[in-house]
Amino acid sequence: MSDTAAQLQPHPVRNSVFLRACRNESVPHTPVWFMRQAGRSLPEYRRVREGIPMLESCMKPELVKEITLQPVRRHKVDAAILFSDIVVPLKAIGLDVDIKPGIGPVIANPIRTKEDLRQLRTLEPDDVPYISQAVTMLVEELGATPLIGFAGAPFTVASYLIEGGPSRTYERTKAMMFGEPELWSHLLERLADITATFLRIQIEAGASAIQVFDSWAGTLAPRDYRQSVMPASQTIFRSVAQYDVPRIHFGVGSGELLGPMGEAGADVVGVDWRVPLDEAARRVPPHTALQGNLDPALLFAPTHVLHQEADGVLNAAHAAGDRGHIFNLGHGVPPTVDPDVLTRLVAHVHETSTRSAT
Ligand code: 1CP
Repeated sequence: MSDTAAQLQPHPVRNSVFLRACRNESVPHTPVWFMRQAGRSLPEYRRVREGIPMLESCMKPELVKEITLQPVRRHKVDAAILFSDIVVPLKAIGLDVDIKPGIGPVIANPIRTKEDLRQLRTLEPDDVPYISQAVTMLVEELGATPLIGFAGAPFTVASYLIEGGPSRTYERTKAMMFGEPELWSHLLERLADITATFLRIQIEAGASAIQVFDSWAGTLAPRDYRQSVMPASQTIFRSVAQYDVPRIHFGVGSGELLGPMGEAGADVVGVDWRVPLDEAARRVPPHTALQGNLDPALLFAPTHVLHQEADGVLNAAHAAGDRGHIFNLGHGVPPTVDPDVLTRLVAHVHETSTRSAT
């Protein structure tokens, strides 16, 4: 085959069902992947992670490759997501951060003053060689299955940095946002820069979509999100726009923010289980694809109920009109779920959406 003919062949990843749906193109069936699809629900994950602390495992490319591939092999999902964490870039620039089992990220010296900001230098590709290595190996191994790269959005990462760990109320975070707007915007600008670099590294190594997790932005009123958070998130989406890879933007409890989260520059908006997808479609900008949004708690319900509710998600996506839909949960896979339930759910969504497409 000549070089030109090779170029004319449809690129298998570019033409994958997942990427087609992200671009609002027609698909033979609805693509499926699950947030937190790699992790403790899988016995093979628990086996390979044994004795290796979470952040250390994110820095071992061979292990990252294996863990990322596990749910693809087992569940036949339509996309892989890089095994990493939103605090990996912070660790890489020298912050004293740890992921404590059963708790989550814990920051030894929280960022609360102008002086504390000095801890946040810029991220360089050399700080995370294991990320490009893992992505390169994965892209090779995954063949036609796309790899999603990801990062935490400035608000969500800032909440860990300011609170020092997970929070339910975000009191110190909001106190800084409302009370010290200048310090707040400097913090968010630095985080936007780090996040954008982290995403670019993944894209340049071969990730074919990215997801920005603003998991905890749902705690904000739309006015405050627009004024104090959206500009930094916008910077990130703008800084990866030239790559032509779909950009997914997700938050929990973000029903009131779906409009601005789409406007921030997303091609796909991830929706949690609280807003039906046809309603979400009315809230996001035109041409934005939707991802979601089965309640993860349904994974513990009887199969016929789970599958009926999954059909409800597919119907709502159909009612959302002429836009792409990627089936996902409304948030991450709970660690205690029976993985066979997920495997059967993927098959069910594939089968049902194939039938309803004909
Ligand atoms: O030892 C373990 O298994 C620790 C559990 C764990 C895992 C498997 C943590 C700690 N992080 C991860 C991996 C991870 N983190 C992925 C893997 C890729 C996949 O989806 O398969 C992803 C996408 C993340 C991103 C992440 N980390 C987010 C955004 C997604 C979300 O769930 O909203 C957030 C908020 C974090 C912080 C974090 N890291 C770990 C935990 C338990 C938490 C949440 C803590 C809290 O409740 O605040």
